[in-house]
Amino acid sequence: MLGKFFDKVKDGLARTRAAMTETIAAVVPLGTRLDDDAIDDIEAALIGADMGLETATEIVDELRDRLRDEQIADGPAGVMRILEEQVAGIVALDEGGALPLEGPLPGKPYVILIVGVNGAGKTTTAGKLAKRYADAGKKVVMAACDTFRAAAIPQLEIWAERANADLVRAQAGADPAAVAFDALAAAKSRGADVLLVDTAGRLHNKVNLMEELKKIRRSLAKQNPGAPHETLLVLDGTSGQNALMQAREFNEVTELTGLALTKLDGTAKGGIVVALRREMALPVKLIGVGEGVDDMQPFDGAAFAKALFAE
Ligand SMILES: Nc1nc2c(ncn2[C@@H]2O[C@H](COP(=O)(O)OP(=O)(O)OP(=O)(O)O)[C@@H](O)[C@H]2O)c(=O)[nH]1
Ligand SMILES: [Mg+2]
Repeated sequence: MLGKFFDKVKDGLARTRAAMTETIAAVVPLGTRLDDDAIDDIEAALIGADMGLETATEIVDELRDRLRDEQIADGPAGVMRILEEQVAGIVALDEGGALPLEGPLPGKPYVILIVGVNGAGKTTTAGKLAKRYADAGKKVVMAACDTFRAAAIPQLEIWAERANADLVRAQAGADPAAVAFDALAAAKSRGADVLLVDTAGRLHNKVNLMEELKKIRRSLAKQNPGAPHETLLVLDGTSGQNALMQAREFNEVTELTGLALTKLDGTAKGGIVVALRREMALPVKLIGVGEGVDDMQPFDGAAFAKALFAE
């Protein structure tokens, strides 16, 4: 289980890990106690990785407490073990939080609505999910509800072809709620297992766009009262503390069930996942660690923490 997830995530988080572990290796002495300067440097490294000031402070406070009476004989490795434990504790998933990718799904079709700001990685996430479900033997339908940008439909079409999924689409400019309605009807009549609904990028403070999102939700729920089963907010992992703000604000205006963090491979700031877990009562369900179809993983907190601090 851990193997494949771990390798992908470890590769994806290489820059974040290198930035932190290089500092730790440089400031933690072997066989003596940690002094305050070293603790401050560790805190700065955690903040540099975008864990957020409060999270970093909480982590180093505990580190200081734990090391007060304990000599860390193995130096940096011992410190990293403690940091890994602390991060694992913060990011641990709530029970039932993971997105089911195989086996029985909680709805037929299981409807996943994908939302977020422009360029966050929504369409890519929808495409990667389509492939994962198809590979697990599920029949997948995709709904092209980004009718705003003309280029959005062909982009989704390419992903649908890769996953051998059916695509339900309309003319550019069509009402996305109507596309969602038609897509769910098609998914039901074709006996699909999963319906992935890709939407246009939107900002939480644009009232008409948030109304449009509500309308999409209503048109899904009208046919299947449980739908959408998931509303995933896709966040660009390189957008730093901005991602935290987006999560808070989207969560206020729509009912999210979880977060998907993308582009963690391109950044030294993967600690944002830790900040998000600490601040939001929402699980991180997926992480994207590359542009390829297999570069998306269900989130596993223990493996994530290990990938951040493993040597
Ligand atoms: N390196 C990397 N790139 C990614 C990842 N996920 C998405 N991208 C890239 O990010 C860019 C934007 O992705 P899209 O999926 O088009 O984003 P979107 O949210 O659908 O964008 P709009 O529909 O324009 O709002 C593309 O170039 C993707 O290849 C990831 O996990 N890692
Ligand atoms: Mg898109």
